Amino acid sequence: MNAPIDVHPEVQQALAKKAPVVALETTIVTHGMPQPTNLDTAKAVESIVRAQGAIPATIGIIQGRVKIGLENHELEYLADIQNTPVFKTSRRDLGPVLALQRNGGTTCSTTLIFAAMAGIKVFATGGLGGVHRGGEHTLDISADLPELSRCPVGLVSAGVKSILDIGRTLEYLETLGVPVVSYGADEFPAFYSRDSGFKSPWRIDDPRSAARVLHSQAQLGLSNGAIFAVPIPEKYEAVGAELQVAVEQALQEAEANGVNRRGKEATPWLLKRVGEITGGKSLASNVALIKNTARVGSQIAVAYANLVK
Ligand code: PSU
Ligand code: MN
Repeated sequence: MNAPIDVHPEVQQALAKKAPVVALETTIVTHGMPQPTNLDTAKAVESIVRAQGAIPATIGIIQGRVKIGLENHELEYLADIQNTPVFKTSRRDLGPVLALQRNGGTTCSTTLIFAAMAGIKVFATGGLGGVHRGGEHTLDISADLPELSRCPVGLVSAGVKSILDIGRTLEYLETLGVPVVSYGADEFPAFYSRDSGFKSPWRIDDPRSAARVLHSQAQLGLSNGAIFAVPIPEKYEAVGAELQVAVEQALQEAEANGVNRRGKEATPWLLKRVGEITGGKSLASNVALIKNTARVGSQIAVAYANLVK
């Protein structure tokens, strides 16, 4: 179709050999973290994937072309958020961003789309979008959720953040037919903390079993993916409670300030505000949990490659 998509040669070679590849998103770089932590973390995560024996495919949009596997200089360009105009790009934005030759950070939704197109089975990130608090009135439900019912990709995250309505997010995923699996835990994690007050419907403790879930779904030809929720490392648990207080404060401010906090700006605004309130503590946790999900995600990708070899 001559679509404006460039698959990095290294990623292409790995996919051709059925070697493990891990997809990574760029909205976390362009709208989720401040400079220079955004770029440092993106690079560190790529190294972690390599250290586990998989190939990283960081996905982003540069001047209207989708890059599956960014070059270093392209990642640096997108991460330079002071100077590079870049759109937070979910499914609804893809046509316009490509047509108008803009730059885009891919959210979980669009990263899932391109991972699925390329045949990448695992995508590791920090936080997934979900049903926002009050979503039953505002209908603010992340486009990430429906995408998980369309893309046969395992999304590895630290759960969903408590800026969201975690109970309704889990209900909605059940409706969409997306399995939610806690990794090494019974509880569904809440990003900054290991517990959300909700149990996951499934628990798995090893990469091979996680890979087998994806493989079973593939054998059935199911269109949906799966969520593997990896709790933040235990040493960040204590600070999690403190961050939770900041999350509640940020949510109240958003409520009081109203209009600007709706739509696509809501999540970046809340993330930034929690960072300000906690003096960067939330950022340290965010970096730690994404390194952890990248490690586990890579192990799942390696296990999957061994299954299909
Ligand atoms: N949660 C985070 N960091 C992020 C995001 C979510 O802790 O960077 C990003 C992800 O790219 C996710 C997107 O796909 O926000 C969801 O945005 P929305 O809630 O507008 O759907
Ligand atoms: Mn939204």
